[in-house]
Amino acid sequence: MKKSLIILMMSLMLDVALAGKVLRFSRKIEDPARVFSLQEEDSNLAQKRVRRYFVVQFKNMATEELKKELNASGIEILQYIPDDAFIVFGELGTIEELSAGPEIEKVVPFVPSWKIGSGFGPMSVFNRSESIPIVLKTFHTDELDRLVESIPTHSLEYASGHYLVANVSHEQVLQLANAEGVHWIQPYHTMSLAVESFTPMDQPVNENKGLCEELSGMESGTQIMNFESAWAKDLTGRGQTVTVADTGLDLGKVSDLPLDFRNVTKGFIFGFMNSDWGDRNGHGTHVSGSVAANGSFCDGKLKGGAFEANLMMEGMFSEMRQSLTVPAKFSDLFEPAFSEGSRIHTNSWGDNFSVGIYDGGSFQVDQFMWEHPDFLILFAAGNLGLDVDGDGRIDPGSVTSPGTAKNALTVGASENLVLRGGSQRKLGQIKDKWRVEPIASDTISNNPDGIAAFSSRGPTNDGRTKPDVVAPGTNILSNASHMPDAGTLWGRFNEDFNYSGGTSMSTPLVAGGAAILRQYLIEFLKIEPSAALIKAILMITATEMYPGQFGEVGAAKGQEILTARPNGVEGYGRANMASATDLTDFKLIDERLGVQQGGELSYDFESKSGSLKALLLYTDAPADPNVELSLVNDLDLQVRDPSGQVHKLEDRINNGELIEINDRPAGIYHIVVKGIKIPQGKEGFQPFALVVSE
Ligand SMILES: [Ca+2]
Ligand SMILES: [Ca+2]
Ligand SMILES: [Ca+2]
Repeated sequence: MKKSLIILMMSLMLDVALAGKVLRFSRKIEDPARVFSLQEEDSNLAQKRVRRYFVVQFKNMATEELKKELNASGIEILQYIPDDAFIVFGELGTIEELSAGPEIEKVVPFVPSWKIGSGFGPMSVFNRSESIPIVLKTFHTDELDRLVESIPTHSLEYASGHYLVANVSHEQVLQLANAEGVHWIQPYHTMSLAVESFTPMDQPVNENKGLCEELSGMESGTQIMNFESAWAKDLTGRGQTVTVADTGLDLGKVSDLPLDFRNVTKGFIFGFMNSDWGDRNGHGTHVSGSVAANGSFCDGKLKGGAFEANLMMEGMFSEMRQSLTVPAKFSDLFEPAFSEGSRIHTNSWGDNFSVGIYDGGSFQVDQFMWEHPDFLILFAAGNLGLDVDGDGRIDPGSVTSPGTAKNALTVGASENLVLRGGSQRKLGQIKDKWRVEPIASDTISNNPDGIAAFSSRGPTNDGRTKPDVVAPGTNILSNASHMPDAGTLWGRFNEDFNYSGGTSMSTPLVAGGAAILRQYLIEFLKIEPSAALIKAILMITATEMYPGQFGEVGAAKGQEILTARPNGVEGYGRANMASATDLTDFKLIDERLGVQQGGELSYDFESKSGSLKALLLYTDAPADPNVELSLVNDLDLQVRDPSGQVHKLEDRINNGELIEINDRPAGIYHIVVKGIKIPQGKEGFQPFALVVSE
């Protein structure tokens, strides 16, 4: 600890004690000065010229002018921290001068403990030398380069840009957190496929020789989402490119793919030590079929939602490791897809050890979408739905990262209607934590108004609504990989198709829906849409599923969905492609510049019926993974109805606000979007999408 810094700290601690304002880091530091006083001392005045990291908290949210002044004095503003604070990088001397300013609440060093993710358990004498894999991000690339030099080669797994993965001891985690420039560190986990694994015990029907004529037409899941209505308008995904990051696709060579996948344009190899993107697991082929298989195999009876879209596969299954090897730096996945013109990226996997929390993975997804606002990234919500407390209702709080990201379109699973094939067992026979009625005697694909028991429920730990939408994800029949020994998931139908289930299966159906919607907006409505607009339309046009498959029997008796949408079970409801591609009476605002802090934009909408639905949705700036609230920029929606009554939510948690109004007078509704706080805007502005209908 430098002496000058200690003096600064001591004078500041007085302020901390008196101030009512808090820094909302997840890890509370009772006394930052005490943490720092444990370190070496140095009274060298030259230290004032050394640049260091601090957290600067303002009395009120900093204005753009004030932020520009700080920039001009050499202080780099890096990351918003609630409330009204930023991690900054600047010379100690300049920071000292700044701290005396009237706008400043307090200035404290960026404490190492604030960089350490909640996924690390407590350190003890028993585990301090135990080796664990970690992923770490620095603020600047030169800081990563220096860290790489300090880590033994055999411990280092990956290093690129701002990210590294290494195997270190618990003690070394603390040392790394002490290194200048480290933004966050968290445990590095192997990602899991979001497929339910309970069914291989079920007996397949037809001895794996199923015939297409035997099918009801519901098996692909597209019918429940009303894809036929969009297809009838010649909306097939044509001209759109969807990228699937998964276990690979069929034989893994564009020229060798079956007719069903002749729209595949390219594959990328991400499987550790793999030499192709062939699918030895079966999952990636099934998922790809739901996005865009063209139906060649079964006379069009089984095809993807966007069966004329182009498809690219990013194969991430490592044969050597027998697991997914997702790049630690997610932009390695997103950037190649973006460069090839793909604007929809779908992911049926997640971190089963990072549940409900906004972690580094969520941060990376949000950051890429913030920097590429037309690039829609979908994530499966996860399959961790259990009734642990035994009240006959699946418990809340089980959405996996990166599905916890604010900007991702996070997809949960509803039930398909398939009464034969795949898994038909009673749920109580499958899992211990599904043994209380009405779940126990239910089956997984008998009621399309039901939510799949396994589908991960929201909200996130910081109270945000997730998933965003649901789609059929049980007993979905889709393409099989023709690789020798490829897995058969929930059972084989015939050599070309397997049954499967999971939020893994729901997500690609919505990705196909996004491709069709994108085509509709571009070709019919002449809008080049942002990802936020596509997501908002899919959400507001979704079918409300309240109260779910068990009816309105009351919370005490195990009702499935307790409140109208949006909620943590169905999100905004089941994606509906008929209503998503019928927007002629809607008002669609894709506001690319956006609002400023303290500013507002307003719109008028005429409602003949005296009812109105308005959804404000925006791609928010990435949040620090170690804070309590992950909302950064806060916009509010207000509607004044013709009688003068004002409807508002003043939501301080979500980056989406839905206002639904019924039984009010017909006439002009005045809609206002307000910039409440915009700490991390684009030149001070927050872009947004606004979708309004009767
Ligand atoms: Ca429960
Ligand atoms: Ca059911
Ligand atoms: Ca708000």
